[in-house]
Amino acid sequence: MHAWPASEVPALPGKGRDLRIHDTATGGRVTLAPGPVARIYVCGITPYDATHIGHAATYNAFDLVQRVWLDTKRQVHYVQNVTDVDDPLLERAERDGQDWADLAERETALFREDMTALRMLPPRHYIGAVEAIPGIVPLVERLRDTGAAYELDGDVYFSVDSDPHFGGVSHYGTEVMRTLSAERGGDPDRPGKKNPLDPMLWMAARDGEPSWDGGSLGRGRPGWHIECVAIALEHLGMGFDVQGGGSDLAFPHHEMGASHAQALTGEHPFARSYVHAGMVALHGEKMSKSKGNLVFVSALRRDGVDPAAIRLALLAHHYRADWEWTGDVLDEALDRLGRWRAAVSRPDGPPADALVEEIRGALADDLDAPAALAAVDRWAETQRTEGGTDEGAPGLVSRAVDALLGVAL
Ligand code: 5CA
Ligand code: ZN
Repeated sequence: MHAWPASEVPALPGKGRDLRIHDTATGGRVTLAPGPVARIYVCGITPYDATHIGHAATYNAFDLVQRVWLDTKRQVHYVQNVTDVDDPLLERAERDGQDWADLAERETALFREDMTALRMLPPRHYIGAVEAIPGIVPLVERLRDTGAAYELDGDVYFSVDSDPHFGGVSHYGTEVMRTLSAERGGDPDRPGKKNPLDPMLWMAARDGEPSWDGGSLGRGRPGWHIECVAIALEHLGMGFDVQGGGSDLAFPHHEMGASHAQALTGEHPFARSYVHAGMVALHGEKMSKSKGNLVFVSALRRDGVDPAAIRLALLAHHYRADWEWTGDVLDEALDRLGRWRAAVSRPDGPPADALVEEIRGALADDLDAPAALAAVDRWAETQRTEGGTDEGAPGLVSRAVDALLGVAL
């Protein structure tokens, strides 16, 4: 599918720093060392109830990763999927009496608009689950033929015990895995499975549900994890730099994806780092489609909220923190946007070279966006109270805030 238009990323003087970031698999900070072309896969939406602030916060984190890499003069090869067929999407379409494909198309279009408005860099490959099916089928066949997958009443399951590294992404114990599997799309209680945690790779066609030709697998549709594996392997290959998503994807989704890919290729790791963003809450509970406690980016935009303020509201929270969306968060962001715009609209100001280095340093340190905002706040305050004579400074600050934080002043 097509992605969305890219906003231009201004080049800055000097060079950015290498990113140190928290890697879930090793449980600590690692310095990412991509080649000249950095490779990143960020799990995309399941297209209904999009784009809520939780989604936007997660995509903001991975947009920052790319902006840091671009600032180090690397190219970025970014891939994202759209889970445009899966149980929750079909259930929502059924509940609302809509065609599932129309729902997916409409919500994906809305997501593209929101991402464009928020100045999120687009993926080079934006791939739907449905269009990935021809690539998924041979992978499932191969897993079955090598004994890493098995059939159960026509469905095909992946055997987690076939991957010696299974558990190496999330490090959860078996009981936690079992609970999370039941909560997040798995079926640990289904009788006949070799291991209760085994996830489905291919679901045989069910009455009244869409299905596709699966070659020797028979008609059906793909499981969730193999979707991202097929897309990532095709467009990035093994050992890409970062797989990203919200913290609720560490298990089972990223754990299972890693195991699928490792069993398929005999290589380890699937991704060199697994990076997870915290969860955004509303009214004390995680913003989620199932609870319906959602604030939509498009609704805020319709109310006339400047997307740059939405972006600043996201940036005011560290990406790994769980945080709560409130009216105050938005008010503070609007206030900050006003102060920054006033500061850069003057013809001159205090020198800003050190500020650029501060923003770079903050982001390189596990994407500390709040520290970057505080640094810009200080420059804007000096501008307000003392001013300055550097004629290049306001322009440099605008370009740095745009290039590194995705905020257009
Ligand atoms: N299609 C799959 C990934 S392959 C999926 O999880 N889709 S999603 O629409 O449910 O979520 C899209 C992304 O938003 C995921 O990375 C998820 O972790 C993240 N996300 C969902 N809810 C929140 C939230 N409340 N706060 C932060 N991130 C969230
Ligand atoms: Zn995914």
